[in-house]
Amino acid sequence: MLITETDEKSRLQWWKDAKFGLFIHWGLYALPAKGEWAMYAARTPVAEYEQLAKQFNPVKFSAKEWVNLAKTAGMKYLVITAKHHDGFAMFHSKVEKFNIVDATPFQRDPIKELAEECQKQGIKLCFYYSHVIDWHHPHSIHEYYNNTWDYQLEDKAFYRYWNQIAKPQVKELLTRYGPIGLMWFDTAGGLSKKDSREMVDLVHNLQPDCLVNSRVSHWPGMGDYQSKGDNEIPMYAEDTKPWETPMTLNKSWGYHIQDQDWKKPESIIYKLVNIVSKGGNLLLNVGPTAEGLIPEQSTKRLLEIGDWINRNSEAIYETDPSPFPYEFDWGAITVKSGKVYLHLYHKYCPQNELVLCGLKCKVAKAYFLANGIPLETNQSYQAEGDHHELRILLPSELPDQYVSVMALELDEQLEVDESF
Ligand code: H79
Repeated sequence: MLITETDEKSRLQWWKDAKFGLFIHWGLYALPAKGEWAMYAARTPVAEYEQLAKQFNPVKFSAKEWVNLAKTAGMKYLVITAKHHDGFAMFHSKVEKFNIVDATPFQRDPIKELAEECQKQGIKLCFYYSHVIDWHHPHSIHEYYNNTWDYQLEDKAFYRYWNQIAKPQVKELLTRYGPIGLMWFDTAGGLSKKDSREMVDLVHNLQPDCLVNSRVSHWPGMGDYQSKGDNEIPMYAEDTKPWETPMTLNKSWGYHIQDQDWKKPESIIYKLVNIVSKGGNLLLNVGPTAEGLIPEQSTKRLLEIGDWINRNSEAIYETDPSPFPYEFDWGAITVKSGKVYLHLYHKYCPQNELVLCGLKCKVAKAYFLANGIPLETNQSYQAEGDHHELRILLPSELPDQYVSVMALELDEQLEVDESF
């Protein structure tokens, strides 16, 4: 399939505008409740791990509630683990009986239910699919369980898996559940360039608009956008490929009963703002329980973030990154058609006055985005040193709890002195 540069841009546009998505790590591993690597960590034999399916009955699962939570949190897309490294399909697969409909008492297809709800509520449905690691199939079990990563993907066993499971399941996912926003592949170590390319082409041939993340391959340059490392936020805005940070709310992806190391809501809001100001997306994870519930600690945080986004949405969605090529200690900047948004981190911002250097264009109006309260500003220019300075008087009361956004309406085309 030939994709032109214009197609490329518009294919990505919804996703670049979206900024914020929900990652869901859900599978049989919710039962041992020690994260999604539980099978590997305990070196559980396949036959024994299969037994978990008989106990998996997440009757409290509600696609409506999950999608509604994503929506309320201000998320625009949802990426769910259709299959993680344990090889268990969370959808009704015809090519592998080790799936939620055929192997559990639950017998429902949560992916189908989510697809319907996402359609209804206007959220883009996307899939995580572990295309290389699959502990349920022999090509990788031997090597992983022996603690060596240099497994032989040229093996016949790998191609049996690749041709009979991986590709057919990706095809199932892209032909049975309506339009899919993106395919999120992971851990492609050892996969050849040719096989990576084959997977990308398979996705694009089935659904030309479906995006593919860069982890489809360890070869650079593959996929439509770049997945950063887990929880990684780059130091500077990048003008290469569009990018996304996958992030956990505690230290685990899959449900982990002992992990209570939760990030503070304000820290997640800072991270979101920081990422968006550098042109990236945040894919924030929850790990539902074996009953089908999103942990309360996660829900609480998502609702709090959603509340903040709701008050400041104009400064997040469809914005462009900061025009300044460096970070500020008081917060971060986003911009959009004639407006500059200053996201003030209360914890780090100055007491009385904010000084922004290097903004060359005239500010017509400044106000708090959340309540419209006007702000007093003073712009000056010193020819000596070509020095532009904007001073904003900060009132003692800020409209939000952790991050307050100030909107600057510009009189002129946005122009900054990058060298400052
Ligand atoms: O799906 C999540 C992880 O399961 C997956 N990527 C995110 C999005 C991932 N696959 N591999 N890795 C992450 C890196 C593997 C790290 C490991 Fe380990 C170090 C595997 C074995 C040692 C983590 C720590 C798991 C067991 C101990």
